[in-house]
Amino acid sequence: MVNIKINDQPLTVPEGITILEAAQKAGVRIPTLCHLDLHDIKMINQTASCRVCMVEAPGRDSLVPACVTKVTDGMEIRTDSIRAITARRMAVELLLSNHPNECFTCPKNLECELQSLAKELGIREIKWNGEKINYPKDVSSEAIIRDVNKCIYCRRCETMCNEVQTCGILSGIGRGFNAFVGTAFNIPIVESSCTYCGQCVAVCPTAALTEVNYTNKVWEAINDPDKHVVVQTAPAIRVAIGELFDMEIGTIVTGKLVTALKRMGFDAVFDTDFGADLTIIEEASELIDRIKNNKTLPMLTSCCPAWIKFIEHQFPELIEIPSTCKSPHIMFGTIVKTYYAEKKGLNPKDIVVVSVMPCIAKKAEAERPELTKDNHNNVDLVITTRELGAMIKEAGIDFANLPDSDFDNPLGESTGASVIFGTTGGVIEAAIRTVYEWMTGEELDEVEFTQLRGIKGLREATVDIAGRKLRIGIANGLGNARRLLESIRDGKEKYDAIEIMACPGGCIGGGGQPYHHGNYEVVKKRQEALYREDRNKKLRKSHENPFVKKLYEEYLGKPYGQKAHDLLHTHYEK
Ligand code: HC1
Ligand code: SF4
Repeated sequence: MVNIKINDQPLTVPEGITILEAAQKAGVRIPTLCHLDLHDIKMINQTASCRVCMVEAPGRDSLVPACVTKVTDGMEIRTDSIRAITARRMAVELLLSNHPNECFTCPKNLECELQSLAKELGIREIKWNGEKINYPKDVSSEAIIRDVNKCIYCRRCETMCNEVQTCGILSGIGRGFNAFVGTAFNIPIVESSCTYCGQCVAVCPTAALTEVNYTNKVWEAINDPDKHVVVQTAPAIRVAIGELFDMEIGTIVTGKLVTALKRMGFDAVFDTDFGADLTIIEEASELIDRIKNNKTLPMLTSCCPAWIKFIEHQFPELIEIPSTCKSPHIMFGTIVKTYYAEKKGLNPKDIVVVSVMPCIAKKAEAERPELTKDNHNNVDLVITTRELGAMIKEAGIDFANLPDSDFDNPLGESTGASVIFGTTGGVIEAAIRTVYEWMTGEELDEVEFTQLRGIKGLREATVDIAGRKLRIGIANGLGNARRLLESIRDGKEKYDAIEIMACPGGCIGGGGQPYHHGNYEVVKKRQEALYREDRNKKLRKSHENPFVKKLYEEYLGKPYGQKAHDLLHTHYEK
């Protein structure tokens, strides 16, 4: 331990920590911009490039960046001296001097960390009119827009992409004034091996990286009298969207969400959770088939479009392990454009399916040619939680005070198993609830498989089913997925089933969720909320969903049968 003083306050703190960490312990805020410490997922961006955290450390006789300077015994630090405050202001003023001056129209308006800092530091004029770079925006993909003119070179995206997600898409380009973080040789992102996981977007402090915005297209569809517009909401939305309306983190707002969507004018408000229950019927059948008939194991649960791209680009030799099931929202879209269209007497071409997802990669997934049917998309438009929040605000809806409503039927009913899809470990737990009962013929006494739960990036567990011990591997975050897949590829580990979610925490930590601004506790609270919602449900196993059963009786026939294969399964290519 060492003894230091911060703004005259004596403190005893562990040796080796930084001034920034010591100040946090003392309850003294030192503003930062490039710095980001998400230690739960081992994402530490410590580039010290923005110089916003400058403090006076007289023992050192200079201004030092608090984020990388370690405390030493006897150090007397001032964060509130005019010298420190002026240095911090100047760092932000310099950043603003060559930053596009377009806050009014910027997609990050009021969510930009640079903008908030300018406010916090009381900056009232941009003193210098610096030269500005002027590169075209990269609008090559359906998922992510890169506007490098807004890059402040904090390198958070680079750390996230390369060290946490291990994708290696982003790195520093150019020197000095012209430097920015971009794809190799600044190629359009669509030509790179980007998975569209969106985690770079989640940590970008400005609007250098944002999702492609489809809100206008959704408004146009809603206002087109010739279109029947169906909306579905992913499991993870209901425990996160309340944050955009200043509700307590982890509040479950399912009923308010449905009311808001109905007031916005959607013709039918359905639940992706129905699609998740349907996915489990097919996926559980597939796993049992693979186990009983000695087919390829492990089976990787379907769901996450970013891992599909990750496997295609990085582990093509393992392309046989993913389940052939489409992801739940795509299955759902398929059922809307077939079964539901027939029931309602609608031409599928007149139906617009909108998915509200915590995920940016789903935007690109919906456009994959193998997931379209008869030349039309199964899902037409994907918007993120943030985009839906913006639309609700545009519509003038007082979200926090809305009454609750129920989803429409027949595609709005769901079980607790589908709710937990939104967290790491949830998809495989939902599958195991069904596999267990189908393989043993016995009813589960306890539906919660706690050995599959947690937030750690890489986990494994064993589940005993009729004397057969199923080995299960779970990874969240693509770096952990890489470790899991390498151990399988190299024959070091053998699993029967694995679950991979590209985003740390699973979909609750998706790139389209409300920004957590470096507070990972937010993701943990969303996870707890999903488990609460599961416990609140009357039905907790996917095969008990009465509307899913009816769908098979009326339309699909046998689970994992021919029609189900034609409509609900797909294939991936090396
Ligand atoms: Fe997910 Fe899924 S759970 S992928 O995490 O399988 O995005 O929430 O909608 O499709 O159901 C995301 C969440 C979501 C799908 C489901
Ligand atoms: Fe990397 Fe994911 Fe961002 Fe693509 S979306 S650049 S893979 S972090």
